[in-house]
Amino acid sequence: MSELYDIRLRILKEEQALQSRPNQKLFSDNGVFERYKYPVLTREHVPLEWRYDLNPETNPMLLERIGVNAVMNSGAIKWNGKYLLMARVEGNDRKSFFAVAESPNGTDNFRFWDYPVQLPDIDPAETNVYDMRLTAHEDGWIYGVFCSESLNPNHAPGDLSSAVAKAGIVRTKDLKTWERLPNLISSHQQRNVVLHPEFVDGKYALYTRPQDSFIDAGNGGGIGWALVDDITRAEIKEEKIIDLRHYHTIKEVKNGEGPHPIRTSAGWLHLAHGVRACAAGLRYVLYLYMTSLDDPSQLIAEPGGYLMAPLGEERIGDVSNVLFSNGWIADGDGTVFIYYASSDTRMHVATSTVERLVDYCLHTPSDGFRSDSSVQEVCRLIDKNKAYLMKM
Ligand code: M1P
Repeated sequence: MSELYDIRLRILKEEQALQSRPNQKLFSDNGVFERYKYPVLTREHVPLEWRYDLNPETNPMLLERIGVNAVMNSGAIKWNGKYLLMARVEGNDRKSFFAVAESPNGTDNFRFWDYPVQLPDIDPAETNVYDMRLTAHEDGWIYGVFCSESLNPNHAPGDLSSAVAKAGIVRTKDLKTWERLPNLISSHQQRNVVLHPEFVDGKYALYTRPQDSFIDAGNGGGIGWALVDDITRAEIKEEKIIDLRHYHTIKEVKNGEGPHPIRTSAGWLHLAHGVRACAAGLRYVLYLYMTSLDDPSQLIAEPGGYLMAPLGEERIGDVSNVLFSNGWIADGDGTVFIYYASSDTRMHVATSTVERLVDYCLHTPSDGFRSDSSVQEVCRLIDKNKAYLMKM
């Protein structure tokens, strides 16, 4: 074994050991959720066995053989008492794949399982897969719904960036072996499709995001809702928009459902992303909304503005100014672990409680769509506080 090999292996192992450090909850001025000091999952968490030929005879300089660019947009589920992330691992070759990482406490010590997920390959045209939402459905299966991307067969000559987005569907009982179901049939391109955890009117229910092209939501209008008779041959026959986009809001350009909503006594609690354009490019933020328990397609609370926006180092990465979430876990004690990616580069966690998030939804003023409405809201709050303080 060469000295170089030994030194490099020691340093690489030390770097990996750093990921076992305990995370630290940070003070939150809004009180709604707390961020944590360290990202929970990064490219540095990817096991050395996946990236290096560790045999000194065939790799005496211990050079990386398969590079990983980013670990991001992860689905989440609590499984056998462990907190699991279904991570999107993006290689240096720009292809994404899925891999499960597990933590004992949800905030640190995430470790990848031995192998990445090997999805059944049903379509040779499928080029890239990403952003899986996990849903433990009341039918007894755990479903994964993800974006299946391929080159647009009708692309203009020479245009190799024109793509088609569809919703791929898999299911499992053990998170190890996966059954691939046919892709969702839709008259639109679809990304950010999410399976609701319960039957609605005896049918499977999907949150959708109809889009006119691979990038543009276009006439898509917002987050959609569709009922599906048979998940093994899922087809959208009717789709209605339940969470609309609006001019001059955080979701003016696009929005998309995050993970499946959490059932609370006050209604279904939803996490979504909203996109707006600015001189620096697109800005992705996270927001909450709530729908009725009787009819999960019926909005009952729409707090204005964002819950979380890129902050500090989160603002910088492969696709800067982006927060994206497709995974959260609500624990039995009411704690909510919000897993979010920053700038398409690394994964973070924030914690809150069902009580705080519902309170936020029910007491944050909705967007009045005009500066005048915003100033009126601030004045109402000042008046309320003045009246309260006078009485003290
Ligand atoms: O780059 C930001 C995000 O862009 C897409 O999200 P949306 O379809 O809402 O624009 C996705 O490709 C997502 O993976 C990515 O994080």
